[in-house]
Amino acid sequence: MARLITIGAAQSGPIRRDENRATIVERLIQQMREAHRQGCDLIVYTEVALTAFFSHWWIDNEEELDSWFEREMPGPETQPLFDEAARLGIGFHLGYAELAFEEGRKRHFNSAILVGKDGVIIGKFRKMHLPGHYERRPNNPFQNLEKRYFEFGDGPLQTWRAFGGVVGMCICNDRRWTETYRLLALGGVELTLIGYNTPDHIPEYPQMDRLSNFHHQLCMQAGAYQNGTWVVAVGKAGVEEGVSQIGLTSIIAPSGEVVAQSKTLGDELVVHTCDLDETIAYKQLFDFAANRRIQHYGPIASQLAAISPP
Ligand code: CDV
Repeated sequence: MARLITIGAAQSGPIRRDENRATIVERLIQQMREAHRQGCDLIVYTEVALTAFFSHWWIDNEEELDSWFEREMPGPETQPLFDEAARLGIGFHLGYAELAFEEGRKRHFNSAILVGKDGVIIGKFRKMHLPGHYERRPNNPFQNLEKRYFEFGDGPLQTWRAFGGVVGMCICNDRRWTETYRLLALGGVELTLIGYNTPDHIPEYPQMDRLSNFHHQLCMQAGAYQNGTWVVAVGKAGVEEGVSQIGLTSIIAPSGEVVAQSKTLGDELVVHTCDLDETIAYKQLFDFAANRRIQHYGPIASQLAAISPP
């Protein structure tokens, strides 16, 4: 018996700095309708999907900075997306900048939610690995101020039973870290959802520019194979406010093979039917409980021992 889920990976082309939320939500709804026409159960949007990726420029005015964040989810501007999902009976994953009032203070996170076919939020994840810098770098062609504008996500890297399987989320730079996939896999993940905004140039390490597509694929294909999970990774592509970002929105099988991929740097829906049962052979092959040598992994062994696969 196969456990099939048809997924639409909704790559986003550039978003202008002056584009308003209503226009962008309408754009996302158009992609959602197309995904529904193509039989998708779930549409996956990118990281910070509701605005341009504002950490690429300097903002020193608090009110202006806060205007890039969502204070509620759904809020008045995003409610139509939830309504359309419920009307069509399609789930979605959405990355957004989250402003929360917690612990008696204002907090900012780079977050993603998973929403069921009934339009109700199933789970939320806050990005853990924030790239970039705190200070302005005037000599760089663009900024990467995620460390300044967001707090580190407080975790955990968790999974949810949804869409007939076990689903986990991580966000952009999280995909480059081995721990991300392994912790999700220890939670039984079968489908890992990722949104990203990845420039094709790192000002501090230009020697890596030619490898940006390769590194993007390398970490996700390895993560999929080593942990027996489908990976769906969705980018914001093309030149946005002067910053050129990679495309390569990808659906990766638990074998590590890329089974579907975007061909453009604009809005593009990449559709694939994933059999969650394809994860089983890879989970059995590695069989974490039988084969991980955590007692020999050194000082962290006791903490690792406390985490056991389901
Ligand atoms: N949004 C990101 O996290 N981007 C990083 C870039 C800046 C290296 C990434 O890992 O793709």
